[in-house]
Amino acid sequence: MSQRISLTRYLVEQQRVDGHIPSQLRLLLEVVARACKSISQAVNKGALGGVLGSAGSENVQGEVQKKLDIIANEVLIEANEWGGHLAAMASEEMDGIYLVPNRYPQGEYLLLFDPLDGSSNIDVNVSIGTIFSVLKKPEDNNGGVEEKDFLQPGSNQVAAGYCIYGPQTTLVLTVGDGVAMFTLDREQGSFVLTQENLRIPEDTKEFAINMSNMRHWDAPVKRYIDECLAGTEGPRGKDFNMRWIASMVADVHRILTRGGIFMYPWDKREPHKPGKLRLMYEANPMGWLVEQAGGAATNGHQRILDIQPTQLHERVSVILGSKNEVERVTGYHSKV
Ligand code: P6P
Repeated sequence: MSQRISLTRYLVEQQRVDGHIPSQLRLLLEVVARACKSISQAVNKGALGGVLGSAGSENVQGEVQKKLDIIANEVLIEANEWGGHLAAMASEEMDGIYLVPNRYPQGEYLLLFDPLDGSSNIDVNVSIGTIFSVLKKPEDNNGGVEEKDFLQPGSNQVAAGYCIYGPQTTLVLTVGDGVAMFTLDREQGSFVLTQENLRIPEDTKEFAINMSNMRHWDAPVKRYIDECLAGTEGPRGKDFNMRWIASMVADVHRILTRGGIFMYPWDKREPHKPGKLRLMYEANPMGWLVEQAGGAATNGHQRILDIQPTQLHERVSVILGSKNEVERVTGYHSKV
C-alpha cells in the first residue's frame, strides 16, 4: 500500500525541496496542527466532557462566549507561546494582542486566529473550526511587538489555514504554493495528506448566504441573489442551489471541495459596520486559501487581501469562492 504523506513530511519537503518555508515557520505550523488535534478531542467529547454551553462571559465582539471558545483559545496560546517561533498572537477571543512571555525566546512570526469559528453550532453538533493566519513581524520592529505590527494587508500572509471539526477532522493549509488538505488519522494520531493543489471550479450553481437578511441587503447583492432564484427562466438561464451552515469554516470547506460562492455582505442592520466577519483572522486567511485554489475574494469593491487594516478586530463584507461568480457580484457593485 502506498504510504500516505504526513503533515510533517509535507512541511519538511516544502522547507527542503521548495525552500519555501523556513524551519521556524514549519515548527509554527506543526504546533498549530497539534493544538487543533487537542481542540478536536475536546469538541468530540461534547457533553461527555462538560464543554458545551455558555461560559457566562462576552468576548471583545460583545458575543456570548461558549466554554469551547475559551478552551480552544487557551489551547492555542499554551501550545504556541514557548516554542520560540512567535513574537505575539491575536485572537477573536482576546481584546488586545498576547505578547510571548519574556521567559520564552521571541520568534519572528505573528499568529492570528479565530479559535473556534461557528460557535452557535457547537451545542447542536454541527461542524465548527479553527481559522489561523500567519504574518511576519515587521523588520523595522526595534522593540516589543505592538498591535500596529499586526495591521498588515492579507497579501502579507506567509501561511493560512483552518481545521474543520466535522465527521472528519481536516486541516487545510497554504504556504503560498497551492492548497493542501490533511485528514486526522486518529489511529496514528497524525494528520495525513489526503488532497493537494485543490482547485475551485470557476463557475457554480450553489450560493451560500443567510437569506433571512434579504430585506437588509444592498442592491447589488439583492440583484445577484434574485437572478439566482429566477433560475432557468431568469437571466442566468440555470437553476441554483443554496447552502448556509452558519459556520464559515464549513461553508468554505464545501466551496474548496466542490465550488460555490459564499457571501456575508454589508447590510442595513448595523450600517456603521462594514460587515459581520473579521478581516484579520477570518476573511484574510480564507481569502488567501480561496485565491490559492483559483477562486476570488472581495469585499464587493476590492480584493480582500489588498485591504489595509486599521483595527485588529475590524469587520469586512465578504464575497468569496468561484471566480466568475465573485467577479459578477463585484461587477454589480461597481455599477451602483
Ligand atoms: P449568521 C459564525 O458565528 C460566523 O462568524 C461565521 O462562521 C458564519 O458564516 C456567520 O457568523 C454566520 O452568521 O448571522 O448567519 O448567524
